[in-house]
Amino acid sequence: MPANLPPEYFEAEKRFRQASTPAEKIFALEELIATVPKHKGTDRLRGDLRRKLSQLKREAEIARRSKKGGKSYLYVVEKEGAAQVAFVGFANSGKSSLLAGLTNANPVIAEYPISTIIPLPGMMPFEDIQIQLVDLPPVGNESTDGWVSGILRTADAFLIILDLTEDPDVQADLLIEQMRKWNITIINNSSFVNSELSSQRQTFTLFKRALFVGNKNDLPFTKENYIRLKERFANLYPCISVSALKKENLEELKREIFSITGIIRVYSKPPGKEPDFSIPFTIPAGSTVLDLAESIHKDFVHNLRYARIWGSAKFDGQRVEKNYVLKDKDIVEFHVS
Ligand SMILES: Nc1nc2c(ncn2[C@@H]2O[C@H](COP(=O)(O)OP(=O)(O)OP(=O)(O)O)[C@@H](O)[C@H]2O)c(=O)[nH]1
Ligand SMILES: [Mg+2]
Repeated sequence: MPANLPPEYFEAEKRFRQASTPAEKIFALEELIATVPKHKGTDRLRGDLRRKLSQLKREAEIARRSKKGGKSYLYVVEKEGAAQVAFVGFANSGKSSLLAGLTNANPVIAEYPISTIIPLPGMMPFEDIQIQLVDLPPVGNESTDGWVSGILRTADAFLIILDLTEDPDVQADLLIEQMRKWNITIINNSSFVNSELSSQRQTFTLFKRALFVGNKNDLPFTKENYIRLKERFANLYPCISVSALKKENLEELKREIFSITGIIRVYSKPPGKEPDFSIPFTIPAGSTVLDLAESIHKDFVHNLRYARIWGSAKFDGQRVEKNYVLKDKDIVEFHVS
């Protein structure tokens, strides 16, 4: 057991031991992991806890599959693509319609509420990458909230989908409040600073980026409602107005979705050769040359001397040090000893 674990760790551990159902256990273990400070001394502990978490998830998934046709209490959506973005919204806001507009998935779309009862993923192509979108039942539905909140905890970011025909600002308040009850805080513009986030990570709260999507802008009076939404929230969160039905503004929406995933794409290039544009590396924004090297291969890090950058550097092929912060679409040429 590493020294210097915060008191929250022991409280969370107690809750984990007391959890009885698989869903509660997964929920409690995710909270527990969030309390472990990130440094070398806790590497092993974090690894052990993560292994336990994936084991629990596997068991839950097997239990769900074996309950043929029975009421399932937990769903897990395996991540695919560069990032996973989950849909959050009340009934009939148009979540499934947006999934249908942005991906090849075929969700149930209906006028009656709670038409979506299980999670449905779809892949959204964006330029040279794919982002996974996950359509979910509406928030505030007792029989699904348990596992829906579980999926939200592991998603990389949210689309908060608001019906522009009915007080979108009130929906946004209620959804933020519900997230808070689930110990999920939507990151606002002012908390984007990394140092601030990492100190907050030591609490139970999970921090997620989100895009506020006002949907149904093809209908009357929605302009005024969108303006009200923006007045309240635009300085805190990115907002966009779309129509899933008329496919209005969906290209811009894709770009905004990419930007809230918080990932950048970089391409590698062997010295003296052409860059490999076939598959970009996707890494968190703010990553350095060293972070990229580490994500490619651990051993690589020791041999790395410097890199040359095309794109964000002052001039093409500029030599940069290992702590150089990469930007989206940079081309990186590693030089090793
Ligand atoms: N006019 C208009 N209607 C829309 C739009 N998007 C969705 N709708 C309609 O709104 C209703 C609900 O759409 P869904 O996509 O099923 O909504 P949902 O959020 O998935 O609903 P639940 O799964 O019940 O939570 C359907 O009748 C859609 O045709 C839009 O952009 N414009
Ligand atoms: Mg739906």
